[in-house]
Amino acid sequence: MRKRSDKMITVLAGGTGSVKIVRGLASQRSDVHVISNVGDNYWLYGLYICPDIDIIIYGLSDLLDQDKGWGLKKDTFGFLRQMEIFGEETWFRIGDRDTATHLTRTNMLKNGKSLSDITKWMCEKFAIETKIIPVSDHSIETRLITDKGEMHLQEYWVKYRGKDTVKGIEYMGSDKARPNPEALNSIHDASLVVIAPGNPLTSIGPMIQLKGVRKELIKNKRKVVAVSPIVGDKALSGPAGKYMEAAGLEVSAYGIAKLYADICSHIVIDTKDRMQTKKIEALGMHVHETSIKMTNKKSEDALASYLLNHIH
Ligand code: FO1
Repeated sequence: MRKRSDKMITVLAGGTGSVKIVRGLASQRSDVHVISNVGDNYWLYGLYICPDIDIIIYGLSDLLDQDKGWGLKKDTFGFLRQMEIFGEETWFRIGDRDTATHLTRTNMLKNGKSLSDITKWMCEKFAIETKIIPVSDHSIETRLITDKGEMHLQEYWVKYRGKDTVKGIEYMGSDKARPNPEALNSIHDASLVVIAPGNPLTSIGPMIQLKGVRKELIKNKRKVVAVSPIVGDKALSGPAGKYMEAAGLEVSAYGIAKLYADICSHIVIDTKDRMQTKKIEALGMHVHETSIKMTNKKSEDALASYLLNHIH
């Protein structure tokens, strides 16, 4: 029989809020599987853009623009400038080299390849050992219902700069989308399943909304750990707090625990939130307190080691 430590580590991840823990785990283990959100994927100029998959690929190959949290470092924007001259909207800033990723992916899709196969091929091209598995090869689109109407997540957050009031969130297509069998196997076979500290509603939400994924997580709940993306009443990055409020959730580690209580049995919260531990334990979860802010490689590795050594 294989020892628990011989089995792989699986991470459910979005993009900007998740890449740091994925990088920390991958720097210590060669057998990390990342199940990636696809709800952020966006069609632009006929190109299929998969921000969460690309952020993880670029992050693991040390090519990610760390300041922005997306795109390739030192990329240029000549293509976008030309689109502007042609009178196109250019609010979504895809760089020149980044565009090669989107163009190649789109051509491969048009030639009948699945998003999973394309992602596998991309990982090989970027020499990444970590396996990245799109949660589904079918379309799931995260749409925000705002006081200005309903729109794609990228339009809400990037085009309109997240200004409008959010009334609700929808995962269009999630009722028909089939989970990727490889994603389900990666949950089943792992020794530890980590829910990354990504946005719970837009990065993790579209994945755990899929019936098959939720069912597999519930079955394997004893080995599933979530890392809180909230410290105090603020998100570590991005609009998670705003979306949680819109969904009627308390913006706190407790709010995160409540949201994930049926799919995981462990949660890692920041030591600053230790006064919430008892309340979270009452939900039936094991609470682990440590520093969850990842500001450099040392803190990414430290949190990854904590997960690998403390969650049993
Ligand atoms: N985020 C922005 O805030 N502005 C952009 O212009 C932008 C462009 C972009 C291009 C490619 C890509 O893969 C991601 C990009 N993002 C941009 C990030 C993206 O909107 C989100 O942060 C992710 O979807 C969340 O994980």
